Amino acid sequence: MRITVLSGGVGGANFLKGLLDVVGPEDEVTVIGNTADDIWLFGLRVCPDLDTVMYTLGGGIDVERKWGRTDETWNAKDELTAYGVDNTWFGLGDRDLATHIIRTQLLHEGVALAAITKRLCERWKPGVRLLPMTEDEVETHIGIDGEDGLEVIHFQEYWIRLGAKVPVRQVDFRGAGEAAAGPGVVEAILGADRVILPPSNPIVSIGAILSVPQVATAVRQTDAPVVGVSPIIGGAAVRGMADQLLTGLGVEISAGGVARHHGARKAGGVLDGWLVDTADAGELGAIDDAGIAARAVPLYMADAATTAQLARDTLDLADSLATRG
Ligand code: FO1
Repeated sequence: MRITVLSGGVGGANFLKGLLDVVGPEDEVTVIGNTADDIWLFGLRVCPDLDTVMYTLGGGIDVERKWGRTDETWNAKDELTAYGVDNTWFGLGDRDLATHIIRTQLLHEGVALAAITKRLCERWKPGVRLLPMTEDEVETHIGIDGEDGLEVIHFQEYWIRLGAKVPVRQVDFRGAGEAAAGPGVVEAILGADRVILPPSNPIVSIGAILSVPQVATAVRQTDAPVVGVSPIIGGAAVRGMADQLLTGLGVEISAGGVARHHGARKAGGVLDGWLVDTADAGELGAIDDAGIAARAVPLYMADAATTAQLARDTLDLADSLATRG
């Protein structure tokens, strides 16, 4: 079974751990990683969502922070602060820096990000094929209320320095319109037996990946069933910080609201199926009415067992929607 997963950071990476627990040796999992979180810092290219998937599945992630490396130290960051540079709000750990240094060096040598990611994964062995959504630079930029009108800042500044606490007036994926799908991405979607949208942020993770035109087209065209998992449980975003992003874009903060935001594939959207938490079972009818097959199962990924069960439930729903194989 070829399973392709469009993944952002923390939520997607945790889901993937459960998926790898339930798939068999004959299954292959390909992850289309979001690269619109990426940022140039001190001349280094940082790819947070690719690294979060790679570290989480490879055993290098810091489990408390849910990003960056475990057993991390911050000497370089402290030295940069001592020099009075301003963007030390972004936590670059000493171990994590090695990843960005190698990535940047290879980018300068003309190596494609997909090949660089493959090279980095040779160390971490995540157990999935991790493909950047594009080779082109796409960056999520957030419009907030500045002193004199709209101020546009990089997603990471909004997410980290502002703690996602200020209202969002607009989100744009700068460069997405001109971006081409990365190597292997369209084939991984069209050739999949199952396509999964895990509980990543629907706007800045899933939305960013779908902002690459060829990716969205491939998801709409694939013969595989496309099944998503609600990132909203009981009317609240699980990670909490997604709320401002959703309200800012007029997306109702509910399991059904996010499903309708993605839309039914039969109505020009991207979803065939959608999992909601048992707390949101009351929304099943409305989601079905929107043309999306919905089921209510426990969504909270509390531990390995519940996450594996969620992965099973996701594949079961996909199986029920498969027109072939
Ligand atoms: N998230 C934070 O909240 N604070 C940080 O200082 C921070 C640094 C960081 C460094 C490398 C990396 O790969 C991720 C990092 N993140 C940090 C997470 C990052 O903001 C991700 O983009 C989000 O988790 C959303 O995917």
